[in-house]
Amino acid sequence: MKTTFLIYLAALIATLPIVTATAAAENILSNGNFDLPDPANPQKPAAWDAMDGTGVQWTDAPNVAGENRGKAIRMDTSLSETAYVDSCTRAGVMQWVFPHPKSNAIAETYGLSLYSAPGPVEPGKSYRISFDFMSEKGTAGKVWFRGYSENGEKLKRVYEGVLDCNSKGAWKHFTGIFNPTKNRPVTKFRVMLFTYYPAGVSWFDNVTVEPLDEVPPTDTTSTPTMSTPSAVPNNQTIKSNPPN
Ligand SMILES: [Ca+2]
Repeated sequence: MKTTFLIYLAALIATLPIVTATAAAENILSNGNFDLPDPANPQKPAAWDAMDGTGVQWTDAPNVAGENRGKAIRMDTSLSETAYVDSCTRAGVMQWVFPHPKSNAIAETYGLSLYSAPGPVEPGKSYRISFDFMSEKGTAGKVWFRGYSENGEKLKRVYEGVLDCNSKGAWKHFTGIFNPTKNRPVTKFRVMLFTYYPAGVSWFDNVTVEPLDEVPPTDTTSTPTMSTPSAVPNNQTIKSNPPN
């Protein structure tokens, strides 16, 4: 009886599904820690857009709690619209130059942004976005995961998910999962870092994008439509979008 039970038990175990450990997800976002310079333009980080250098800066991360983070992205939304447009014009970063800038802080209108270079999106995969954010005085930020379809060499934005972030005086880690190909023909992504209100200095570091085989039933924190973000204070409109 005992032997029969053991044989039965062994047979039962043999039929159980083999549970394999999920391989560690691979980060597909280049230079999300901002530590590598662009070989073609050492004034900016590799695999990220050029920046004006005053409102949006690539510089040494602040030394908080004794850690060494290397370089990070610093954004100062206390800069006036006019100062920011002047700075972008001097740096030749023309996609952020807008008409009729005013003297008020850019925190109150456009905010400040920085795009990653495009990366690949595969059908049916989910994407986990992670990043570190620190605001010195409580300035809020957002990180967009934007999806594009390709028409020749042109990218058309057809999807976006967004993560809100905030902190005051300390680095905080944020994570979200998005399903860009669920309803749309997305083949490329770009990450957009953004800070706005209230006016002040914020930092981004350690941005990663990891494809996941397991697709959660829905996006965890995304707005898969093209609607305006709802968290803009005082009915202000975020006018942060360049052509793509
Ligand atoms: Ca870094």
